[in-house]
Amino acid sequence: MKVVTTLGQFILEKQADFPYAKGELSRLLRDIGIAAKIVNREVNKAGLADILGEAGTTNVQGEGQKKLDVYANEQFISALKHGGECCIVASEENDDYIPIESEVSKDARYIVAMDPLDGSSNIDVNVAVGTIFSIYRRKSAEGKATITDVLQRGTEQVAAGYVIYGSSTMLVYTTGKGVNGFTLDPSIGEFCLSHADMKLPEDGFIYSINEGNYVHFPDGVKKYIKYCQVEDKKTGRPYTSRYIGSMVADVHRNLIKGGIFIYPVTAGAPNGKLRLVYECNPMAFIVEQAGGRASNGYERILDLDVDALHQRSAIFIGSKNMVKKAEEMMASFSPQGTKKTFEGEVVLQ
Ligand code: P6P
Repeated sequence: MKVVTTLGQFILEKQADFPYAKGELSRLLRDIGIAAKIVNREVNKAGLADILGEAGTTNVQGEGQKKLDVYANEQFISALKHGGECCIVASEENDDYIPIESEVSKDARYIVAMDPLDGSSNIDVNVAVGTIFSIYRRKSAEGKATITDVLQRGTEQVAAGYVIYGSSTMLVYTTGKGVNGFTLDPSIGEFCLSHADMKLPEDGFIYSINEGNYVHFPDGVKKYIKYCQVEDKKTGRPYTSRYIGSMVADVHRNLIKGGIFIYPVTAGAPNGKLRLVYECNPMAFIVEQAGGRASNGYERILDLDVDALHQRSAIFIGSKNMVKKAEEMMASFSPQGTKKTFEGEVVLQ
């Protein structure tokens, strides 16, 4: 009979992988797992409950907040508040970070940065959405944790993960010792180990980018797209194009099948659209741990300086050799420091 390993059991078995006090990670991931189950319940019946559509508010990005965005944000913040391990929550949905100052959290050492419901524009059309989270330990020794504890480089993450609410609901995470995936079994309400030691193929045959922005892409991206589309049996080209429009879903597909996801700078997003702290860094940590690669086209995502909570970045992430090829095109056709103009590309000195 197949033995079922739940998320809780797995974390305890792997406790030695997490070099900090016993049980801290277990409780953090337990709290995240609980909130994920609650959000999953609402996402799964979104079509039925009066929870679809606009909440009538906007987030710091100026984006209309969907009711489920707000609901998910509240659930994760509440779970982390009551779990006692988290001293700050930073969320895409909140302008500033949220200090957790409850009695149960007085000795809390962890910062959680999250996108509570990524891809929310897809909620109303029943396409997979996700939660992305990144976990740091506070650097400050005493007193209240501050924004400095939040704005740490991606290399400082102690754990990262995502939940994908799709045809099944999965939680995928890493603590720096590989990547493991757990599928929610609704019949027992537990995340069960289903994808042990996930490895991303070094070569892939799927490219994922919103080609609607083609005219405004850097020339290096345009060249890479054309490279993907050329007929060349030896290298398995033309590749297949797949774009879901939910970063979690596009990255998850590539994690399993191989492939590259690119969100470059565009005219509408001169610094990229995706956020470094709670989208690019956690996904980069996970993908690197699974043998992949993640950069902004020039530099490793995890090495980028973090200057602001909602800072954006271009991202090229996925199969190592595909990302390397795209970086070669960027170096040749859009050398670093190139500013995109409507007439062409001007390389700044
Ligand atoms: P576009 C969803 O809104 C999101 O933040 C990511 O999940 C997704 O990859 C990206 O934006 C899609 O952006 O401009 O292609 O619609």
